[in-house]
Amino acid sequence: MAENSQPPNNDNQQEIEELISSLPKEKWWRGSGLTLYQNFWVPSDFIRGVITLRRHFIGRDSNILLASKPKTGTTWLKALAFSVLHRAQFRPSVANANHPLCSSNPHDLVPFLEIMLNGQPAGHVPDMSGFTDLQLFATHVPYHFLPESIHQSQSRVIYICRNPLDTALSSWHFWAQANLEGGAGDWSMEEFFENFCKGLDFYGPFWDHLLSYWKASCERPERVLFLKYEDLKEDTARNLKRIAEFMGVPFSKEEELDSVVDQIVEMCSLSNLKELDVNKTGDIFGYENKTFFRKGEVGDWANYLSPSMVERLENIMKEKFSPFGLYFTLKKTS
Ligand code: PAP
Repeated sequence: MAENSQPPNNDNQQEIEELISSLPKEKWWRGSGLTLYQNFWVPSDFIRGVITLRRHFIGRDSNILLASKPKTGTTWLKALAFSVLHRAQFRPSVANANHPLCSSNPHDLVPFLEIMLNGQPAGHVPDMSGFTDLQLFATHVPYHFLPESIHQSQSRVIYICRNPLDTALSSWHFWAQANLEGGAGDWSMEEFFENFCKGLDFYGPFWDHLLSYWKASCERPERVLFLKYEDLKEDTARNLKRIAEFMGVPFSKEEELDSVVDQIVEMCSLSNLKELDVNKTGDIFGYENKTFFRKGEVGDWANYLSPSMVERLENIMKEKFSPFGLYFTLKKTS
């Protein structure tokens, strides 16, 4: 951007509310809902924040945006990127009890833009005064929902994705558990899976979400980094170096010799984060912190999905992803 571009005018509040009430809606967990906006199922609770983000957020050249479809590695990526960016200020080490990751859930350290904006009047030019010190943000919206100011700026986007089978499984665990705890009853895998395949899911359809960032990363690799959860699991250190380089803060030779990369990998590992008191207690966005840290395995789908479910998702992947050269190697947990 466009650091000096003029902020647009406010939208007409009534027009926004009429737009929202005219959009198709579906029930979701605990009686909450999804709203179909521009072909994506946006959580109804955040629709105003999403519209404000799309129309009015002013991106800066220094912004680094962590983007994802839910349950694909968001929490992990937030922990890694925060540790990389602030490593001079906060020494990364499991022994450093003063590191912010010891006292805050990664979601508290890297806020979701659409949730931050949600509290502001829909369609209004947001009050960005609370955002000025923040360089790292996150979002669950698809690529083309990002505002023009971000597309035109020098800001960087890191997208993390995950194979659809593990994503469906992880999502079901999360939502089914939330449903049970909220007293809304059992949510069967079959019912969840059917919705997932129809695209009826938080920020679904899954494949359109992935493809929006995949295509952007092919067109603008210097601005959009596309990561796979599976690759990050396989070689976290190598991918962490890619992340740091892309963020414009590569590790120096001295840092590598000093094991800074390995320390960040260890500090942000699921086993470490999961055992921190801050992540065992408390909640965020109405979910218990601990629900963001489960097994973190590649291939856990094999323990839950039936052969016909696997075949159905494989067919969707072939149809949707193959034409664009996007592939996932499906492994099973051993
Ligand atoms: P969100 O979109 O609601 O923030 P997100 O963090 O994207 O969720 O996904 C949660 C998944 O990431 C969980 O996977 P699972 O259900 O298959 O176990 C969770 O366990 C996993 N996860 C969270 N933190 C880490 C981490 N540090 N390393 C690896 N995986 C992690």
